[in-house]
Amino acid sequence: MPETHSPVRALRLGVAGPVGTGKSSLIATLCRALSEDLRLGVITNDIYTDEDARFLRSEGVLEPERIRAVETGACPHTAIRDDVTANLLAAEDLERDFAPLDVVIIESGGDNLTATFSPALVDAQLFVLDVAGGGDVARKGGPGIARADLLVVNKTDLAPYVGVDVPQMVADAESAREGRAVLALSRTDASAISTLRQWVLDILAAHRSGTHTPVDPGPMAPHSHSDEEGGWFVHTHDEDTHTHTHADASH
Ligand SMILES: Nc1nc2c(ncn2[C@@H]2O[C@H](COP(=O)(O)OP(=O)(O)OP(=O)(O)O)[C@@H](O)[C@H]2O)c(=O)[nH]1
Ligand SMILES: [Mg+2]
Repeated sequence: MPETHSPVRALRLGVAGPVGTGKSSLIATLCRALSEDLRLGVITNDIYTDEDARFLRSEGVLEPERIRAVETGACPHTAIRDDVTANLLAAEDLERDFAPLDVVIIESGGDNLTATFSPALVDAQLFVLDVAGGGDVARKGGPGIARADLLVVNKTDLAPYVGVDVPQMVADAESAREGRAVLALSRTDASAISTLRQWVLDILAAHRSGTHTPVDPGPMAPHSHSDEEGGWFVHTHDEDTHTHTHADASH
């Protein structure tokens, strides 16, 4: 049967990182930089709302129908790591409804420092820190910081106000990543935006030619959540099975 669209499915690109580091803004910036050249779709993950999807639609960067929200419930990293079904279905729906798409960008729910995407969901992933989180955070490591395909140090325009030395933070990040790519970015830095755009184009080309291998940055560290009764529980993610468990630790 003749191919009616690209033989390789869209590149699925994850954008993870702690709450408020600028993931949605970065996606809006990427859509502006790429939408003339590439056919794009976006999926957002929010715990209880579709606020990020509404923000991106209001920015007017893509047709509103190309931006879909997944509501993840209480544990946002689970939907990008342990049970990716809702996100996979959303990606497949977008890819079918707007075939052929070149790139589907998936924003994780804002979460703690260690949430990463499963390679079963995304082909490549960015991890976004910002200078407002402090210059030390890059040095502290964690799977996303150490092994995401690209680490973004965002909001560099704020560095003078929060006393962060951007070149030092980038150097610390580079040593935590053993040379993997680090990009200092702000939404007003045209040269950094153009580097980010080229990075996506390069990954897309590698994805299409079969030379890009999705990498699992590794599971998140055990962490605790508060529960509805005001207690808390320890939460771990199993490296081999990608299952997760909740152990009651309330007092
Ligand atoms: N100064 C500055 N502010 C930025 C930049 N990028 C984003 N912001 C601001 O940072 C705040 C958070 O940005 P978002 O893009 O919503 O961050 P997010 O990571 O998607 O947030 P969650 O989805 O809630 O985790 C907003 O007030 C943005 O306007 C930047 O490059 N410079
Ligand atoms: Mg967001």
